[in-house]
Amino acid sequence: MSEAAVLRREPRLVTLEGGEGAGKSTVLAALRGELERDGRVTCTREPGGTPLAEQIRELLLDPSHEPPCDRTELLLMFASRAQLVAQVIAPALERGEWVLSDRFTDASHAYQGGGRGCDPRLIDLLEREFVGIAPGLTLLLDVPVDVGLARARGRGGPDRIESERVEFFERVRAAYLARAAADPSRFVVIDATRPPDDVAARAVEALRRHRARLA
Ligand code: Z5A
Repeated sequence: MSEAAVLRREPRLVTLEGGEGAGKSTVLAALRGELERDGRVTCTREPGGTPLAEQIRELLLDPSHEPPCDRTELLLMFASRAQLVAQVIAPALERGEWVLSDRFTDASHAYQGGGRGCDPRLIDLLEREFVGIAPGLTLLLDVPVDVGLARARGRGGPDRIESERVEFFERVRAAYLARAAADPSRFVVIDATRPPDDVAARAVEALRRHRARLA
């Protein structure tokens, strides 16, 4: 373990974040379409994204398993992420591709840090040691908790984390917004109460601005 490990920002790594029912699926499709017009894009999700990481996802979310304690949940999120970075994200970036991820480390800061109350210094340490990279652009779809939960409820049985109380999701939302406010050069917050096409258009616009800055 090295105290000096730092995060490397990867301009071509774009992440999408938000609370329950924020509407990530529609936006992901629009962002993917935009990136694919110019070349290959690797799309992935967290937790999951490799065969092993998908098994970790199942352990984490299936309510029929023994519920992990908070630190186990945190470590499993990072185990999944370490595998995904090593097997999928880092190789794709090395090939010069864009990478689009449905959630990334900010979700651990929001859910395990904000939601569960895990020590933020521990999450920072895990991020530096086991992830090592940060996105160049993070789109945060922000929606009031009651609106998001009402949308998510329309989808059938909740997974283990979706079964949490409203207060948990309020803390998650507050943690996401605090991270966005602290890092405005990376985050773009999008009002996800607007109609799906409007939300997707704003996300694509933010991606275009990001790409224009890199050109
Ligand atoms: N988690 C964690 O705790 N720590 C971590 O480090 C990571 C994750 C990486 C799985 O994530 C869980 O893991 C998640 C966080 C936790 N926790 N929970 N609960 P996930 O991303 O796979 O699952 P999710 O957050 O439950 O995704 P989701 O609820 O499916 O969100 P979504 O993709 O944003 O929603 P959607 O499927 O696109 O839309 C939901 C519904 O709303 C659907 O019926 C849409 O038609 C509707 N919708 C979407 N947009 C709109 C608008 N604009 N208006 C009206 N209706 C809309």
